[in-house]
Amino acid sequence: MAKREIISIPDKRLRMPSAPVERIDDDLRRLIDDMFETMYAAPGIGLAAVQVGVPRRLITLDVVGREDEAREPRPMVLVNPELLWTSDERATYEEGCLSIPDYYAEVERPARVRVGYLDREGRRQEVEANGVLAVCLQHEIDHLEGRLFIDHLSKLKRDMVVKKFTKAAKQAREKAM
Ligand code: K1U
Ligand code: ZN
Repeated sequence: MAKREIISIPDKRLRMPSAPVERIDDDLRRLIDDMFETMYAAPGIGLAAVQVGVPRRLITLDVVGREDEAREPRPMVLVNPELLWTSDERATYEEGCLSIPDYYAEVERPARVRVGYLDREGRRQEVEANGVLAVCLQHEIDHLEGRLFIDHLSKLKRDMVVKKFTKAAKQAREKAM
């Protein structure tokens, strides 16, 4: 297993839709293992393959995470996930993103979802979720479409965040020269 670099805004790769996974083989399972190592180390509760620069429809999740030692970890892998149903009821949750470090904001989304996907062995599965799992599933599926949680905020807030990260990336490039 290896920890991979997480790309952050304004990297344009985060804005491209990811392509379906065509084959679940040992190469893909190695990528999945690397994504778990990267996600737990961050630490994060979810990760989309595009965040480690691989534009494939693949996500890892563990909303229990490594931080809460009192609870058993619950790692989930979703290959080619699809939102099958969303509730009319909505809920607000304070979201963060490993590709937008140290920025958190309240986002309103459907409170409950049903998602279809393939597991690590290629078997078709469905999960119905509420609470933080529903939030995280929607956040990660957004990544696969090139959407970020800041797209759910006002244009003013989004522009401020993008400007701040664009300036920081420019300064880092200049320092490296
Ligand atoms: O996709 C990502 O960028 C990961 C992101 C997922 C997420 C967080 C919150 C709401 C929706 C989706 C993160 O994991 S950010 C880090 C985080 O929230 C966290 C880290 C450690 C313990 C608990 C939470
Ligand atoms: Zn994210």
